[in-house]
Amino acid sequence: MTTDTFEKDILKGLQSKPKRLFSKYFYDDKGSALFQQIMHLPEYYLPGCETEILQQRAKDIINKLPQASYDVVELGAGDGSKTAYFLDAMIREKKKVTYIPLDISPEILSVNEEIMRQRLPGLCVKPIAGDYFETLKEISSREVPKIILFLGSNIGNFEGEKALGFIRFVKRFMGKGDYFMLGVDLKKHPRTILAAYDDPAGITKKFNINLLDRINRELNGNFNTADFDHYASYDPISGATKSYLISKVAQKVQVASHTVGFHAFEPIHMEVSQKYSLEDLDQIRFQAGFSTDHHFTDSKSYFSISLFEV
Ligand code: AVI
Repeated sequence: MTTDTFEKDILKGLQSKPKRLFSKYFYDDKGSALFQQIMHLPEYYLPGCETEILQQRAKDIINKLPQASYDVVELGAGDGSKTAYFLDAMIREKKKVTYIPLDISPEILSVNEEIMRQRLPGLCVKPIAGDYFETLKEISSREVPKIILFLGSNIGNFEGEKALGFIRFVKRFMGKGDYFMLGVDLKKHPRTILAAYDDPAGITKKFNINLLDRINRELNGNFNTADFDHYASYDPISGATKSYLISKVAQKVQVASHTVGFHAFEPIHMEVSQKYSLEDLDQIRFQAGFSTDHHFTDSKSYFSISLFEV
């Protein structure tokens, strides 16, 4: 991503009605560190539930996989520490596995390789750094059947139809007998969801505000972050969780030599974290053209790892 794209997206978003910024820009060094803190918050139940499934239900998942060898390709792999539980179970069940983590960051891929080396010595790891729109091309030509992993509820950050568009895009790189394994946060009591995105320690607020700080640093902005409050909402019908920053006062802000005016209490829409029901997932699986689905949930049924077969 160039500074030009960042600047264009930010200005376009701040000049839109309603104002909009994109959560993909949350993850500079400070934002990534804040996200790590969110992952450890007691209210942010997602990683704990997904880990429980990968630890407790791995064998049930593997029982659905008929072949003896698989390439396990992980999109946006990060450090792979949760995935290691699944890979470990694959090895125990005598599957021959090559793990191919894809991530934009070469640094995190080195951490990933080191974690795998320590926890699963002997596992064949072939990291590929880059945008997965590019890197997926590289893996599609390999002969071995594939399981493509997209964990961490990352699909939730695609808005509306874009989630289905992304799944259809990934499917273009898959062949008969390949599987898509999707980690999805499920619809549940609205208060449980809201608490996960509005923690009392205020880390999620800092995570959102950090994008204003980033704009100040990188685009010569002058946001006074104390003038903005964080507000999260959840719609139990659509399953959309939305985060906003609210301008507490009427004000003018400079960004990259442009002036952006705010009314008092005007929102900037920052992020969507979509929640799904199992029925919603069946529908998506069908619309994306996969033949079967299986859902593996945690003991509270908060989260699903869903397996779609091509
Ligand atoms: C990365 N993504 C799945 C997180 C989510 O739950 O939407 C990002 C996040 N935003 C606020 N808290 C966590």
